[in-house]
Amino acid sequence: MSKLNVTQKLIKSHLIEGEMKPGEEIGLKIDQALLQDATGTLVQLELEAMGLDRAKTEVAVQYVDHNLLQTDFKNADDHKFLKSAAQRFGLWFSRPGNGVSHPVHMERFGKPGKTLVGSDSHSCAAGSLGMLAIGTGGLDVAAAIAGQPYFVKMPQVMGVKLTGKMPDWVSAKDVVLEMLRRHDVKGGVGKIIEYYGDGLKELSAMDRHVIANMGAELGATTTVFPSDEETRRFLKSQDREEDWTELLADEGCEYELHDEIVLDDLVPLIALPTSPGNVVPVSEVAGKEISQVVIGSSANPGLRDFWVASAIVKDKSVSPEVSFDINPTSRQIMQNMIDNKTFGNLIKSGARFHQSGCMGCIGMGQAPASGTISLRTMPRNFPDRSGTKDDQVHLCSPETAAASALTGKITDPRDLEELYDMKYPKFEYPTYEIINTDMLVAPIDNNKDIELEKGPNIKTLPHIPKLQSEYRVPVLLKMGDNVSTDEILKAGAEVLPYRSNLPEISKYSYTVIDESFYDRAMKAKDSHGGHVVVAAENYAQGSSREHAALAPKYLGQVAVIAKNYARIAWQNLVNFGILPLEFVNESDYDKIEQGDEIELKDVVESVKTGDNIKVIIHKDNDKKIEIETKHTLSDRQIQILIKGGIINDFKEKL
Ligand code: MIC
Repeated sequence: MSKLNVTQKLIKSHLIEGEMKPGEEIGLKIDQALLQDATGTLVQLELEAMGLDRAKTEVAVQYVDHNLLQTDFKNADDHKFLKSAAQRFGLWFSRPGNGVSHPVHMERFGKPGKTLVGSDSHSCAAGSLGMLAIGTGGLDVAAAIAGQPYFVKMPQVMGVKLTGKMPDWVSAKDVVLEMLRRHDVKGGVGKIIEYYGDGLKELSAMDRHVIANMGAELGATTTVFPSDEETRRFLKSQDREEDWTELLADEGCEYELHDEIVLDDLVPLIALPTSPGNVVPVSEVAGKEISQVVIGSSANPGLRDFWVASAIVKDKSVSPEVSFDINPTSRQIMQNMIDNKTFGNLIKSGARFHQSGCMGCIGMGQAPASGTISLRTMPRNFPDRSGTKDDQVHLCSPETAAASALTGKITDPRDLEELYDMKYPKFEYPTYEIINTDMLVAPIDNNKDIELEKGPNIKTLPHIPKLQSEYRVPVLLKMGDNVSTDEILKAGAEVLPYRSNLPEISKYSYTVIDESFYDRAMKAKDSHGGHVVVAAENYAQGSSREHAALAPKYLGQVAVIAKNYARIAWQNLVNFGILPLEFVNESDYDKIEQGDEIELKDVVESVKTGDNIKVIIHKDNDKKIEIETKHTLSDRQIQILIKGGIINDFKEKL
């Protein structure tokens, strides 16, 4: 392999263990770590449990962007805890209100050629700068901060060639929605998506961020862009040109998989409820009445995105039926928006400004009215994520969002030419942006003297028992394809404050699917010592939240039996000592019902030897069916699983 693509160059320069053969586990040296607050409280508790002295990565940053509403003491206590923990372990701290982690990281810390792991599935957004940036569970991030390699199965690299010119009224969001239209939410599993070709010229660095960010929705391990002259322009505009290095694919390099997007052929696209993969042209659903438009989030964070919306609504008023919500990405972007009049134009049109952060993207406020359509530039629209039961969240570009805010109906932005006699507004990137670093707190030197400030809602992690050899436990839930982490452990303003309180948050496990789950799990824990759940394809897609493994574990989850898993979820299950079993014959999925009992024998032995694991299904009528399951764990993961998870493994090594 003499001619390398960008992904291979990044991996080769950081490879510590394994070989670059698709499907084999590799260990990578990690340069940077990103933590957000909703997952970061656990990461910090894990660093405490591991007994870490000081972060060993080149840069590690604790952001506070998710749990911003302070309806009582809990989130505010978490903010104080996170600040103390960032200082204790030698991390940067981005204060509440400073901004959304991914774009702020790109502006202030991202560097071409570096690796990053982040405790948020959208950490892949940093791939926009020519980095290898992977979203993962908190324990993997904690281990990387402690200087351990990051382990992942070597993905296949899918080269996506971009050609042609982007039509008016179409932007980066439509490019990634086109990818989702083609490949759906599991089309990227086990793959890294690398964009190349002449069409890259059409995309600014922040446009690339939009596409890299939503690679998470494709299920991809990450997305990679080269670092070219546009990357240099961006870093220069952030006063960081010295951090730029060129990183291009070698001429004649190869990709294992191929796709091509002719930009000229793109049209404005929209993802319908309740999956980011449910994509159609906007024109197909145009005319439906809407009640809310939200612009912002890590999926459309750039100054351009707000500017284009402001240029569309300038000197007009949005429909009186629409709540036009603006979530500015960061204080820095807000200042630039004030400077270039974006802020004033939006306000004048009727916009409601919210604080800088994720806000409604994670259901932290901004729930839409019942039975109405909400249009958002955000990355996800899984069921109930917005906070409203049976919500109808649609995902689209800022152009489509702003056009629809004006008319009060889903509107193809190209129709504005006729409706308002409007020309497509084109953004001129400024040479320098206003830089604002006032709310970024640098790591301190005497970090060992700092005490962790734990409020009453912050609970230390429980001990996780070792894997047993035999189980006989009930099947508490049988689920279908593509169950999201939002359904396993919901997001939203009510639940998120318990991210640092496992006993409390575990009460919400699977409630979106079945309200009675917690009570049934507690009973099963008493009577059988635990339970299993069954799922079909792509179990636990979406977020990196390890609570979607840890909370069910706390309720006694022994194993999940599924056809296959989303990458991060699969790693998280192992990290917390839950067996991720796969059907040897996928048709056996039909043989198990909710309410059956499952008997597992010689588990530890079979896990070690890699033999199939026999599952005896006990039916109500005393009938027994035997099926075979398997696992695809590496030797390293087997050791972790047997010990009951990564914390036990780490403690033992210490
Ligand atoms: C999300 O978009 O689902 C989140 C909120 O950013 C999550 C992290 C979390 O659940 O805290 C993610 O993407 O990993």
